[in-house]
Amino acid sequence: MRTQVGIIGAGPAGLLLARILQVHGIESVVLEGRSRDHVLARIRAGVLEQGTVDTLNEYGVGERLMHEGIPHAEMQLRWAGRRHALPLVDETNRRMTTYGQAKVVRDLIDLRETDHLPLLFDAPVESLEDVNSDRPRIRFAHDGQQRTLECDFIAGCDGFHGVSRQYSPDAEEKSALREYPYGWFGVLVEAAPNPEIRGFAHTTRGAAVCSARSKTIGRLYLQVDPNENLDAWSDDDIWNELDLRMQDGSNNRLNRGRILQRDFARLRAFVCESMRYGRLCIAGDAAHIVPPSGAKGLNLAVGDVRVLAEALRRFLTKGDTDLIDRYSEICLRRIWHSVHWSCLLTDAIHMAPGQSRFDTQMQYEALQHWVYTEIGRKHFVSSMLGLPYEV
Ligand code: RFL
Repeated sequence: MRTQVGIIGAGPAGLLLARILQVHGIESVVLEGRSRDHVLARIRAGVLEQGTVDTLNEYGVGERLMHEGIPHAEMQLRWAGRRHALPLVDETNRRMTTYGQAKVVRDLIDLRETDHLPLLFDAPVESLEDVNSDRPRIRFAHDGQQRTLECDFIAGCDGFHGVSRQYSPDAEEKSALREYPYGWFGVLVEAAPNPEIRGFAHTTRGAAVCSARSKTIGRLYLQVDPNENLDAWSDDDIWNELDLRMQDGSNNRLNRGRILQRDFARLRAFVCESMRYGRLCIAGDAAHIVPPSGAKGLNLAVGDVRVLAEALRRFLTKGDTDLIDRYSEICLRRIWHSVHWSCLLTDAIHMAPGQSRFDTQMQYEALQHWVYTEIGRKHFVSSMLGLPYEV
C-alpha cells in the first residue's frame, strides 16, 4: 500500500486532517486500531469553540452541527452556595456551541465513507520505520495479516496512549507533565439539561460540572479522589451529590433520568514540545492533554490539524518546507495558552486534598475577579472562546 499521508488514528484530529487534505487534493489513508462501533460510541468532549465550528463548516462537515448544535451565551459559576453568571460572547458574536464529540466523529466518518476514501478500522499500528527518510513506512495489522503502508509523510493522531510520539527521539526530554490529585467521575444521563443549572460549582465537598450533550442528554461530573470506589455509588447517590454541590439557594434542581454511562478520568496536563521529527508530525492528544475543565482538548486538536494540513499542502504540492519546519512552534503558542487557562480554571474550582481555608479564599477571589471585574471578564471570555488561528 502507498499513499501521500498515512494518518494514524480516527479521532477528531486524524479524521479532520484527512478531510482537509482531501479538499486540497491530497491522498491519505486513515488507520484506526479500534472497531468502528467502538470509535462511534466513545463519549468525550462536547463544547466547541467558534473556530472549531467555523472550521467544520469551511470543510463541509457542518450540516448536522448547524441543526443540532446548541450555541450558548452564558457561563454559570457557583461558589459558596451562590450562583453567578457571566456572558460568554465577544464583541464579534463568537460563542461556544454544545455538540458531542461522538457526533463530530460520526459526521467525519460518514463523509469519508460516502466518498469511498480509505479508512481502515481494526487496523492497529505496531511500528513506524524510516521516519527520518523521504519514504517512511507504517507497519500495522489488518484482517489477521501484517501490512505496510508506504507514505510521503506520517501524521500521528493516535491520542495520548498512541505509538507515534515515541518515534521522535527527543519527545521525552521535551515533555512536561502535571498530574492532579483528583479526577472526574462522569455520567451521561437521559434527562433534559436544566438551563438554570449549568457550568461549574466550587464546593468544599469538591467540584461539580453540569453540561449538556443535546436537548435531552446531560453530561455531569463530580470531582472525586482517584482511589474512590465508584462501583459503590448508586444512581441516587450520584444525583444527591450533584444536587448538593450545585445548590445555590434557589429551588432549581437537575432533572433526573436514567444514567446511561459512567466513567472516570484522571485530570492531567501534558505537553510534548517535539511535535515533528523528519517525516512525522504528531497532532491532538498525541502531543498534549489538558484537564477537561477548559473544554480545550478537541478544540486544540482542530487548531493543530489546520496548521498541519496547510503545511503538508505546501510541502507536498510545492516542496515548500517553511511551514512544516515551524509546525511545532506555531501550534505550541496556542497549546500553552490553552493549557495555562485550563490549569487556572482547574485550580480555581477543585478542592485539593488537605486544602486550607486560606486556599479556598484565594479560589473565591479568582472566581470573583473573573465574574465581577471588567478585566477579569475579558480574560475569562477570551480564554474560553480561544485564540484566533495563525494558519
Ligand atoms: P483521540 O480522540 O484520543 O483519538 C485517537 C485515535 O487513535 C486511535 N489509536 C490508534 N490507531 C491505530 N493504531 C494505534 N496504535 C493507535 N493508538 C491509538 C485511538 O483508538 C483513537 O481512535 O485523539 P484526538 O483525535 O487527538 O482528539 C482529542 C480529543 O478526543 C480530546 O482532546 C477531547 O476528548 C478532550 N475533551 C474535551 N475537549 C474539548 O475540546 N471540549 C470538551 O468539552 C472536552 N471535554 C474531554 C472532555 C476529554 C475528557 N476525558 C476523556 C478526559 C471531557 C472529558 C471527560
